[in-house]
Amino acid sequence: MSADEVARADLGPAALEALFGKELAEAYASLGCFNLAIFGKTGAGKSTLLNAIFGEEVAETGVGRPVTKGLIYYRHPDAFLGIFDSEGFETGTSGDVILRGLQELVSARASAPIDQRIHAVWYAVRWSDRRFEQAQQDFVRRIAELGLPVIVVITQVPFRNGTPHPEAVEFAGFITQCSLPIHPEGRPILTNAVYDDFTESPVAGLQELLDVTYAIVPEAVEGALTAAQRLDLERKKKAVAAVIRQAVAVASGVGAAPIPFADAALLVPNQVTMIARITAAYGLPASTSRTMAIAGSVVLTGGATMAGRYAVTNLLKFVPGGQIAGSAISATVAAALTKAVGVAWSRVCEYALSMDPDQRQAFLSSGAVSEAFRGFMRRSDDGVSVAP
Ligand SMILES: Nc1nc2c(ncn2[C@@H]2O[C@H](COP(=O)(O)OP(=O)(O)OP(=O)(O)O)[C@@H](O)[C@H]2O)c(=O)[nH]1
Ligand SMILES: [Mg+2]
Repeated sequence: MSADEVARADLGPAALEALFGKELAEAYASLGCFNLAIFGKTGAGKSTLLNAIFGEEVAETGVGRPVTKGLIYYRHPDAFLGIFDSEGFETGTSGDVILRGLQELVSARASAPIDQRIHAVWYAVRWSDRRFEQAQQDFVRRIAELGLPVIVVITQVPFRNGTPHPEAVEFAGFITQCSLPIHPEGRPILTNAVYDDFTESPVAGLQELLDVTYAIVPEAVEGALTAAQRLDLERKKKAVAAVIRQAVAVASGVGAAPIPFADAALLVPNQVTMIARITAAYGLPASTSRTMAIAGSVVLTGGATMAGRYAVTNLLKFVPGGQIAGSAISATVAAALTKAVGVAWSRVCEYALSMDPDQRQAFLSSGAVSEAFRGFMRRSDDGVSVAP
């Protein structure tokens, strides 16, 4: 059923649920997929690094399948993140085998759609190894020769007062002197991915690693990276703000010819699309898509339409010439309403993101999600201005 048909038909929960499910799937599909390959000796901290930046869903729920010897491909259940992990990797002979496999993979996919290619490589070296052997250097060079952008990450570095351990800095200097074709500017990035109880070393360097990764990936997969990463909420918020701005512009168009108050439903299909895109942009697990779909329809029938009316009556007092708006929804009100729905749904998403996976699952599959939405919607009275 098309958005138009939904608007014309009654906004029954089943139709809305179907529409939301379809829009959500489309929103995820249009994010594409960010593919990262990670190498480093066993115990270097690859899995720990991935968990710190992408959350634990990939490792826990992603189905891994071996692609070449020693290289396992994990796909996030929601398909916007793919990881090539080299579990138990050693350089030398097995390194050669991996490189051959990788070479085949890269050339086979050279003309494949962009979201099937590898977009970035992290090469992890544990600082306490204090060694970066010739074989490791060769491996990094050969990956770069395949046309893949490489970042060398020094892992498990103790930090104090924002400063890395001096010997780790020295080690980083050594790697820099190897003049490797790595980002940024030939130097490695120092990180600590988990807080260390004993040394009290804080988590550090992850934001820099993420920023440099953004700098090397194709623009087409930035949205997928933004959805996938769990470190930088600001980037997610920016992406979501763009989604809301676009929906607000569409809503202004819908309301350009004032629509009768009773036809507020005309605005709903656009809001369904917006809500689906917001959900995807945050990278909220749609693997709970069944429950998300229900949540979405609950929100939209019980929430947006109702809360929408509530918002309209409350917004009228801010609208110049409120007497016109009293009988019809103007472009201004349509825009403000849509923005209020978008902002409230964003807060629901952020609230869900702040939970651990089990809590989140429970939240998204319960009525709590629409309650939260209504709560944020009510509070948006003073927070959301009428101007789009
Ligand atoms: N303090 C601290 N410990 C870390 C860090 N990264 C990894 N570790 C610890 O080092 C050990 C190995 O980390 P993993 O992430 O499993 O290493 P891996 O590279 O995935 O190893 P394989 O899967 O065997 O190839 C674990 O006990 C981690 O808790 C870090 O940044 N800081
Ligand atoms: Mg591992």
